[in-house]
Amino acid sequence: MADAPDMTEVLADAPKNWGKWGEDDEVGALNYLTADEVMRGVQHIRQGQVFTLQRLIGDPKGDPVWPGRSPAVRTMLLDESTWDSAEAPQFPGGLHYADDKIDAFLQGSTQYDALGHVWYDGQIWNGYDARSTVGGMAKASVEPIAQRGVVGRGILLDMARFRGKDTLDKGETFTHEDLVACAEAQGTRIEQHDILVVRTNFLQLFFDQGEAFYEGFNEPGLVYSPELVRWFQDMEIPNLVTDTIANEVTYDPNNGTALPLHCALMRNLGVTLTEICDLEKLAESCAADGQYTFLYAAAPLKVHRATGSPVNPLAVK
Ligand code: UVW
Repeated sequence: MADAPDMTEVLADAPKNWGKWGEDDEVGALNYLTADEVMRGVQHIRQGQVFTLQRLIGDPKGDPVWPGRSPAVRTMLLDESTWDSAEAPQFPGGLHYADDKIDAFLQGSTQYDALGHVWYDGQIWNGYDARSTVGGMAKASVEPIAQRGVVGRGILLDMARFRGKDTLDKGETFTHEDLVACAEAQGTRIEQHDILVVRTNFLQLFFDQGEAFYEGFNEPGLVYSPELVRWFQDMEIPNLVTDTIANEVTYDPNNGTALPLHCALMRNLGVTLTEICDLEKLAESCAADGQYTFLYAAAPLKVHRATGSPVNPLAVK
């Protein structure tokens, strides 16, 4: 992929939403999720069924992560065995308790990416200097997203089911037109300001294959085109949520670049990305009752100057 063109060249004519919500904006397209959008989402609660979309951290079967990151390590610090020792802390009344900690990549589990997480050409979302990331995100960190929360109408787009597959294949691509066709096949329609929740079930292969999963790593997903970016802009999509590690085909088959949609959607349009979700129970339910729309609600953790944060999004039908 060394001869891939520069991202600046690939996205030379790509649209930007910089300045649209003011010079100080740090949440981008989440601004589309007004109180009216929350109420529109609420109208899709029909049965009171709640689905949690986070993958387990510390799954005994393994935690899928972007190559180069490592899964969270949870360490037990205090438990009943602590009190086998005479040096154990003593509390009036004989209180014992358990304590633990995790050492984790903030992008190493189901997560929200901060808008400043990815960039090219020395500028992050809204035109902030990429130097503002040094030593911690002074701009467009995950904190402003965590402060506002993300609530609106979610729509599941079950691409694996639409293509008649258990899981999409390594490097398999789809476009915004495929998302629209998938919605139609489900008897639904993508509306402006919808939170798109896209299922590939690709991470099933991580659990089936173990470490071999990472050989020739190239996830399936949306593929960059100027038309796709324009569609996201026209549809005013606030948030793209998927069950893959990085939300798009890893290497664009047309130009060889890595993750150009992170650049075109997140950096340029301010679309928030949510990754590594577990959509299996939600998808089963949607296929069974034909209801693919729901209230989507998520709040990443409020971590100061962080590039992302673990999250447990909810879909309520
Ligand atoms: C990268 O940005 C490399 O990955 P992700 O968006 O999955 O955190």
